[in-house]
Amino acid sequence: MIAFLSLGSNLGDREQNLRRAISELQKRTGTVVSQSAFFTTEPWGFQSANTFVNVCIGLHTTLQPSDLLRATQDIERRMGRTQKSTDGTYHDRTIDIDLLLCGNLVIDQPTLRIPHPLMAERLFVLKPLAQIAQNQSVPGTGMSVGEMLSALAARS
Ligand code: PH2
Ligand code: MG
Ligand code: MG
Repeated sequence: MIAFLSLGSNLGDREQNLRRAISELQKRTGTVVSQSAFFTTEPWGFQSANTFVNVCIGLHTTLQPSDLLRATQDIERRMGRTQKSTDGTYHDRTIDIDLLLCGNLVIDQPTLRIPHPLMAERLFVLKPLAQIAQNQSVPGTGMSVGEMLSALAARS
């Protein structure tokens, strides 16, 4: 299965944090088969003086999505991520790793929703993702990543 992930950092050496997280993913979860450019982005959904760097990757993995989620959360913890947004309030972070797509799967569990429920609203996700997966369909939406980006860009 090819999974697409979004990574973001707005604390410390942001690009170094992203590179380290990508290398941990490569070691522990599969093969990184594509990577977007690094994008500098303004904080979305909360106020902070610390701008983000965001990137998306494509990952070939044989892990089940729940095991992939566990691995990403473990990498976040090891890299010093302290606060998680459980109540919809976002915090500055050294690293955030979000699962966007897992092949053509649709998953709706309390701890894991795929496709990522907010990806259609987030330019910091769709711009990098469209660089590496423009024609990838977003299951359940009838749209490709590129179409989703165009739709969001048209209303923002
Ligand atoms: N992640 C969030 C909330 N806001 N803004 C930007 N620019 N980049 C992010 O990665 C980001 C965000 C929740 O995880
Ligand atoms: Mg996130
Ligand atoms: Mg997250």
